[in-house]
Amino acid sequence: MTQALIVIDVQNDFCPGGALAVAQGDAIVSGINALMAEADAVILTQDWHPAGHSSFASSHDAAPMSLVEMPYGPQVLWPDHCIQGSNGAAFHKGLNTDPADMVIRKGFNPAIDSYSAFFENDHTTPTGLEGYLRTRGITDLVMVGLATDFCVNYSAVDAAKLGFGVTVRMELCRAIDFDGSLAAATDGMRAAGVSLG
Ligand code: VGL
Ligand code: ZN
Repeated sequence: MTQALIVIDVQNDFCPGGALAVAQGDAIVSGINALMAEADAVILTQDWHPAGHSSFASSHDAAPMSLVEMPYGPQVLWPDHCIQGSNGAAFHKGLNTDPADMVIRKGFNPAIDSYSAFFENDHTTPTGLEGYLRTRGITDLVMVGLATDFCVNYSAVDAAKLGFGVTVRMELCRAIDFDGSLAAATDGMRAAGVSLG
């Protein structure tokens, strides 16, 4: 078994004071750093949107957290966040990025959001992470980060569907928990065969 640690979106905008702050998003940073030494590979994901991204409420004259129908299905409209090159898009300063073998950016396509580290929200456009992991012989994934109910959830479910063994370390994740999204996410992850550790 070869195991990778996948650290999802531990970025300033998802931490207290950020544009899309997740409660206690920064509380998981030191625990994540401590896990890095145990992994055969460490991969960081980085939400990385161009200004005016189609997932931003401001692009639709709509209220943040409202829903819109996109060609690929329903999409939550978010406050502007993780704009390419901004401080909000930078990793939390406490996160140890030195052990990272790879940083994968997502959400850069202006027309499609990308919660999952594997596929954009159309569920078909790949990010390339699957190929990276397979060519390195990685079979098992431990996932941590932000937010439990969106990017961690989508990444974990996609990884399980692709045949990886997946464990989400829930104590090293924090959720947005909007409109029942955390309960739905935990049900969905369990149904997909993800271990919630
Ligand atoms: C995320 C909403 C929008 C996440 C990213 O990292 O969970 N959530 N963009
Ligand atoms: Zn985003």
